[in-house]
Amino acid sequence: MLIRKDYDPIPSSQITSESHYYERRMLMKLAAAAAVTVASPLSATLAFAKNKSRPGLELTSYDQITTYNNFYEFSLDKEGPSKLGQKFKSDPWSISVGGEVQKPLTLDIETIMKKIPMEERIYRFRCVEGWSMVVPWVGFSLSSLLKQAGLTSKSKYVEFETLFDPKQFPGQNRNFGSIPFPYREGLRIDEAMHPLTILAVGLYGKELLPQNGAPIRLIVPWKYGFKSIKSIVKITLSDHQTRSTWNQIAPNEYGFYANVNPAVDHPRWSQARERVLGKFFKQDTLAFNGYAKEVAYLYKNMDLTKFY
Ligand SMILES: Nc1nc2c(c(=O)[nH]1)N[C@H]1C(S)=C(S)[C@@H](COP(=O)(O)O)O[C@H]1N2
Ligand SMILES: [Mo]
Repeated sequence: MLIRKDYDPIPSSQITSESHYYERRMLMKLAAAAAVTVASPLSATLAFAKNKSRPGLELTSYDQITTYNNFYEFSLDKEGPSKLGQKFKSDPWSISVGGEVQKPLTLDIETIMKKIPMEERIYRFRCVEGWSMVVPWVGFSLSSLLKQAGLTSKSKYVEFETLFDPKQFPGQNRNFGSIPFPYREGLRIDEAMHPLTILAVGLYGKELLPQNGAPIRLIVPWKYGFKSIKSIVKITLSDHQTRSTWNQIAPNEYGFYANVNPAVDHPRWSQARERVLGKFFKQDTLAFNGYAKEVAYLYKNMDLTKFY
């Protein structure tokens, strides 16, 4: 990737490697974001949400987050993605926003990193399989990107699509049972515009590694992990409910909403408790993964046993 002098924070003589450079750049962006945090009511809400969720949240180690993964395009087991992802090429990369929008756009990841201020968000993350972790993501609100494309009265749902490239994703080559690639996920527009919903480009102040969805992935902290689709190339706004890969595969097991809900069990296991990576004892799973105050209103009049 091109090292740009114009926004290089350190003398080039001190740049030892590309990854070092990116770490510095990411930290610079975070510092800049911190200065902006109190500027708008929206960011104030976010800062509040973040600070509130901070006490008691013990970060999962970088090592755990980057070696215990679900990424079926690489492998069906947890250790596979970190090994098979090492040569994954996420540069150049562009992401398109189209469908029911005022102004369809295609942005390359460089432009996004340069133009959009990045923030750190420490979120709980709960997989539908019953394990969880706490991750310091680096990213920005999905809403800021969608606003650039401009919503219309027909922008009611958002569909996300992962890169389809069987040369890079061995799992897309073989016939992995009945998983229809590319992986797709969807949100209702109010969920997509919610300030807690982010596109992440990093974690622990570093660029995302391939196994975590480089270079850009969705994070919806109150939903089961499968909604948080990785390595996104395409975002399509629609006037009707969009596709969701796991919902298509097994609709009775994985709902379109997939809000974390300890009161609604998966047909094959309980969702009441969770195993926190790196911890010995299980803990109770929280409604909306602990974000009920922020998001429960989105589902006020819905039967959550029906819309699971
Ligand atoms: N494209 C794609 N996105 C995906 C998946 C996948 O297999 N393919 N797995 C999902 C599941 S089930 C989980 S729990 C999270 C895991 O994210 P992590 O490996 O960064 O912890 O990614 C989600 N996003
Ligand atoms: Mo998951």
